[in-house]
Amino acid sequence: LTSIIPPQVNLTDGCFTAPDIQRKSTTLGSLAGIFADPAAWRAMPAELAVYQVEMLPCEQREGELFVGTTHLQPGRVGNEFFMTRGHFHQRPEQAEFYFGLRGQGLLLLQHRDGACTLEQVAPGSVHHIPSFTAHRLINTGTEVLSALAVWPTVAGHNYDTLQPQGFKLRVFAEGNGWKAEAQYE
Ligand code: M6P
Ligand code: ZN
Repeated sequence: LTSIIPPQVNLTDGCFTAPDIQRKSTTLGSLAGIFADPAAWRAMPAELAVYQVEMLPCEQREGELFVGTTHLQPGRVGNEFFMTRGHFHQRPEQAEFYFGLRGQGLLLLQHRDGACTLEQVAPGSVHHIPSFTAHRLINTGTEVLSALAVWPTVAGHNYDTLQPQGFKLRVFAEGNGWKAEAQYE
């Protein structure tokens, strides 16, 4: 009997070593309408990479799981911290886990009833994203925020449900920390 070398993930930064790893970069220019201050967004370089996702390929059938890491750069648009687009799942009942590995930030959860919660993301933090809950990572720190994610391959992404108003809560820099502001009722 022989043994195989599985893919490796560095748990201090979330970087994978695997021959077939898939990577996707999200630029500031592709995040139109996401940040609160459109003038500040327009004044910044469109080609700037805000976050990168790396994930292992997997067959997208019922019961299977994806694993991947989101690396979110530190930065702001105006006073608002860099963040991921955020999404509900296409199959909204499908849940997900996030694990903080590097950096400091927040996981914004928007529940089915519209209520929002913020969870502190830091190395070692474990985040259960329940069914019917939109989720977004926010980098409130000065280094890259990396979080490992595990989610059902059938979950899919639904970015439309949050439009046109977006998440109810935004997080802005205040002094050396942050403040959250409700955007609408
Ligand atoms: C995590 C997972 C992915 C997601 C990615 C980026 O890695 O939740 O499914 O695509 O974050 O988030 P978004 O799709 O909101 O840009
Ligand atoms: Zn998700």
